[in-house]
Amino acid sequence: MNLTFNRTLVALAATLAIALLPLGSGLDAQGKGTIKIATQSPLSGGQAALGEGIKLGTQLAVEKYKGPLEKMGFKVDVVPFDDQAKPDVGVANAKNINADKDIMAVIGHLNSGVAIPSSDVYKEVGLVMISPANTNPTVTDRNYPNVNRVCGRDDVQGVVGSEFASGTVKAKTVYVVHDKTTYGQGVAEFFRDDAKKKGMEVLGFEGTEEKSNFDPILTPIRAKNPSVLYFGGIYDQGAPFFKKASEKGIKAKFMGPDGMDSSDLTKIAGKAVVGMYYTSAAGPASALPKAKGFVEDYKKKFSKNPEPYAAEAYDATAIALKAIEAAAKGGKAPSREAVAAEVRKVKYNGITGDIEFDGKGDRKKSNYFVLEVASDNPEKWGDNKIVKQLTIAAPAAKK
Ligand code: ABU
Repeated sequence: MNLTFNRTLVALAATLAIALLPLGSGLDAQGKGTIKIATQSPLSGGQAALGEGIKLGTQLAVEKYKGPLEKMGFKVDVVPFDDQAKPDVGVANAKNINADKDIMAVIGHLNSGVAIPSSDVYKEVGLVMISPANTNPTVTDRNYPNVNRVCGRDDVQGVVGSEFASGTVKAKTVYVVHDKTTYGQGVAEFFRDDAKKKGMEVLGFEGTEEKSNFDPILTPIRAKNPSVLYFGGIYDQGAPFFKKASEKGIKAKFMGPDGMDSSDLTKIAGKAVVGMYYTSAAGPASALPKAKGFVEDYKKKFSKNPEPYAAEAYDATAIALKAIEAAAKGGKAPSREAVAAEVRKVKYNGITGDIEFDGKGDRKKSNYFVLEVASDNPEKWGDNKIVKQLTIAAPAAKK
């Protein structure tokens, strides 16, 4: 046989070997195959600032912690999905995620109303989801073996808010508006119910999907003159709401939950929100002593400050990678069910603190904060003042 014929044979054999690899196995000719971590969060639209932070926090963690899996022979990739903060888009993406058998974990979502139906889809194939940001109780109260979160819950966050309104603001009356979503309405109800228990008078409770013309809501609120005006929702709606409330001369102390926790709140509302209070079921990087390196790396790589939940996404991803490593022990290809089971066993000391999951997938102990907006400069969002910091155990499962 001459040299040209030999080369042709070798090339043909290599092509055949690749073609014969099982479809969807993720195997390639270089090693054991590819392990993918998917993110789902809004990457477009009004909530993209937080959604982008979740994606970038995940990317940074994969770069930092993929080494052990690479040593085992796996390539590790991140595949970001844009759920647009819409449940139907999240579900459609979830079906595509399920179909890509290389995806071994999902880090997401931002919105509980998207996470809940999307995780129904992941559950069909045992694919683990670790949420950095979803605080609605239903996310974990369904007791799915594949669903976990590294942040706190709204049944605690709402109470932290009302305690602050009562104990520190000394509010006698509150008016509560929400965005009609699973998250916004849910946290508003927890705030309202506890406010009543604490003896504050609830002057109004209403939902709106309006994003700019708040006059019909704000005119009666001004007449009622509440001590606290609470908005349960996300900053893309909360910021114009509070801006208009301030312009209308409403004197109430503004308050909201962690959906307000984005530098875009001040980008949109400016001075109107300086001095307002918001609760968080995660934590500002400035309050996390172990997050210093993360903040530096993030700024260096992405030329901006990490948004809230980027640190939680970073820890969630580190846990996912540890679980995948454990499921791949001995160099075998991990199964999705094995990864989900391993996530529940991980004990991890992350940049947001110690993380361990209970039987429902809640973080056993979570951080809760009350913060005060310090400046109208979005660049200084990280300087917001922590006025209260608590560590609270996840509520026990309801029998
Ligand atoms: N917890 C803030 C993000 C909104 C949500 O949970 O739906």
